Amino acid sequence: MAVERTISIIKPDAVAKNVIGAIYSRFEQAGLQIVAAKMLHLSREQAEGFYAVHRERGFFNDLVGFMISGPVMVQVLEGEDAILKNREIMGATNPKDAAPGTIRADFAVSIDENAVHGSDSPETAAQEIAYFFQPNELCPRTR
Ligand code: RTP
Ligand code: MG
Repeated sequence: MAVERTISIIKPDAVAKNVIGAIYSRFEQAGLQIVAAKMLHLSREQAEGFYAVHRERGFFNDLVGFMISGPVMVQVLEGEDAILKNREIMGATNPKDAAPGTIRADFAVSIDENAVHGSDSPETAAQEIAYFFQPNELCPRTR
């Protein structure tokens, strides 16, 4: 295992439910450190750019509309195996399929409004971190 970084986004449904702190606790309990964070209300252009890989999919317009419906909390998580670890604690894309105790099982109600995003590979993690953060905005631990 290697120390990795990944992007996490707490989506507008979870921000509206006031569970940012509860979700941050899940990251901490999993041994993931938050090394950068910002709250943003994405523009349509920002959301379309972030999800460009899905632009041909039938759900693209609904996904973009949802992601700009309210503020999101974007963070960089760092830790051993961070990309897979974050995906595990998020749970399946559809909360109906998400294992008990995962973020989506506990805080999401539908595949369209599923509480969190997490990068799915080292390549997308690097792209997504660069999409939201300048290198000097990352604050790895010094103690
Ligand atoms: P995410 O990118 O948000 O972490 O979620 P994911 O990897 O689990 O799912 P992905 O396949 O990348 O899809 C991105 C988001 O699009 C919505 N979606 N809707 N209606 C549908 O069939 C459908 N499929 C995907 C979900 O909100 C998903 O998180
Ligand atoms: Mg995805």
